[in-house]
Amino acid sequence: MSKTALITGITGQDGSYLAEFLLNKKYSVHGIVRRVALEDKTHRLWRLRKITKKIKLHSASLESYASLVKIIQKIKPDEIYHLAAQSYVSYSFEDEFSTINTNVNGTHYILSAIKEFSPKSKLYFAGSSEMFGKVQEVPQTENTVFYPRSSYGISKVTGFELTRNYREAYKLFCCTGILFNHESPRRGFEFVTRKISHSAARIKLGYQKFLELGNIEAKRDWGHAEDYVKAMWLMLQNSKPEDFVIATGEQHSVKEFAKLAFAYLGLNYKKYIKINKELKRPSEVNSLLGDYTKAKKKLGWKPKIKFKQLVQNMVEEDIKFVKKEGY
Ligand code: NDP
Ligand code: GDR
Repeated sequence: MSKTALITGITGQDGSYLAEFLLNKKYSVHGIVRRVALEDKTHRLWRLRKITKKIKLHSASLESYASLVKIIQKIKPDEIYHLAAQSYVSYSFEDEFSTINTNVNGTHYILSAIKEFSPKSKLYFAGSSEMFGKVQEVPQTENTVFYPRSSYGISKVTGFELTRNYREAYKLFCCTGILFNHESPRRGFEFVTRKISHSAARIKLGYQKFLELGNIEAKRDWGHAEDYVKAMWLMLQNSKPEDFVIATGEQHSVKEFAKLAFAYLGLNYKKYIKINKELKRPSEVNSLLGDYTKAKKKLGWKPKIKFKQLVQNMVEEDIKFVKKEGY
């Protein structure tokens, strides 16, 4: 019999790739969305366009325990992927309270609902390299001490601890993937890689003159989302629940990303980028670099798509996007 999966955050970048991945594996795929998404499918479900008919969407709110219980109790999924979150670090400085409320309570509600109503469901919780923040060692592994630098990072550390505690106290199969930045042509426009690939395409096609960025010296370990959703699935196929770092082990600066993206279109990034101090964060995460040795050894996972291919893929798709959509 085919397995059933429930994805929170299915409308996001990772949710959409994961849903496709699981459909290919013959899962019956359910997703939790906000009610407004079902009213405005064209815009809010754009990443799911190709698969809307193959998945089952349920409206619920991460802020409401009762709404989540209802779905989990009814479906009793074999696997739950909890991806929904206020995921934009910059915004978490503007609204710390809603970031903490959504991310911490949402995770807590899901864990509690599993414990009470579907204890056989396996849970994947979307942790983040932002938990390492001001890094205490290089590269970062599953044993590196956390030092979050934003309420977003704090919310993910709390989610991680809640997940660990439910695993230990109630013997649930729940684990955290500590994923480093992963991008794709489906990345939200506010994140720096998409902002760069989209702006470079707009500049090339004459829709925009300059691109404003904040800290272009920041370094990240960037992978491709398609590679990373496979790691989420592998964690739930593991013989026991364990936490894993998922990364490429390679680091590049925002400046390098911009240089490559513009160069791909025959442009010199220096001519187009302006630094806007207001885009800098009150407390920045300057440098992240992950060590995925444990995932390679125990899950047989390794990234396939290299940095250069990632940048090229995003720029090519944004050229098509701007030509088609006109913005
Ligand atoms: P996105 O921002 O693309 O997607 C976030 C998803 O969460 C969307 O489906 C969004 O729904 C949903 N969501 C946000 N707030 C709420 C809410 N209050 N109630 C219900 N749903 C909500 O994120 P990604 O796909 O990039 O990331 C997935 C997860 O992985 C997130 O938890 C993120 O923090 C984490 N992560 C991401 C990394 C990355 O590099 N991409 C790295 C490490 C961790 P809607 O469409 O309605 O807004
Ligand atoms: P991040 O991603 O904060 O790492 O979180 P983001 O792309 O927002 O920033 C990466 C780095 O780029 C610098 N930067 C800018 N960032 C944005 N967004 N806009 C700019 O104009 C700009 N200029 C420079 C930032 O300061 C930062 O150093 C992402 C999210 O997906 C999280 O949900 C996830 O947990 C982490 O990755 C791992």
